[in-house]
Amino acid sequence: MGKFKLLYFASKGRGQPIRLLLHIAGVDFDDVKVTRKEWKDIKANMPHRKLPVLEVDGNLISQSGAILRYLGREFGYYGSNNVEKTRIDVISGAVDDIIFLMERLFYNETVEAAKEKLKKEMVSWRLEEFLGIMEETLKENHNGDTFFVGDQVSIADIQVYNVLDVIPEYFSDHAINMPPKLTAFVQRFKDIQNVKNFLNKT
Ligand SMILES: N[C@@H](CCC(=O)N[C@@H](CS)C(=O)NCC(=O)O)C(=O)O
Repeated sequence: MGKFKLLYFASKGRGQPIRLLLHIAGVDFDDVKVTRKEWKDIKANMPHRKLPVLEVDGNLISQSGAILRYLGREFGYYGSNNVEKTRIDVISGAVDDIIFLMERLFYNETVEAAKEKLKKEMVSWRLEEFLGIMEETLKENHNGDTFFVGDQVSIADIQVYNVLDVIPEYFSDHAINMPPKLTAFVQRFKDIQNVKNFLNKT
């Protein structure tokens, strides 16, 4: 297998969990940060006209979830049995739901005028609900004192960490009540040596 090339923007959006996974796994890869200007020129050549895209041996793979699961299977971050894999998929689904809402809120001009009201509603309802569900889910595994699934880090942890990392940036003018186990989880995740190295570089 040749060297991986990840094409994504210089942001913490859908491509960021893939960057994190490759760093955690200690895989050498080309982290290509596409500028908006470059994007105009290459968009038409991308399979789904969107990023992230992972290039492997000349093949272009689209869809962040598919890329994450592919790399998770390849490097051992996608659970060790069917039950664990399914639990990871369930958590991924919950993260996707909240990202979908955040994208609708932040990148849709038609809601521009109503943004503040929508933001408030989202913080007090959807976001609180999501954080509560993630806290419960974390507690189901080793009382919430390790990671989300089984005995080791998985793509579920990476996805949850990344969305928890961007939530305070998106909602900087709103108070967010981060539950205690999730707060400790974020710190535990940041303390993983390869994550620490990555965060120190960015
Ligand atoms: N379902 C896709 C969504 C990808 C997506 O929406 N990518 C955005 C950036 S996060 C993008 O490429 N935007 C530029 C465009 O659509 O031209 C995935 O998960 O990879």
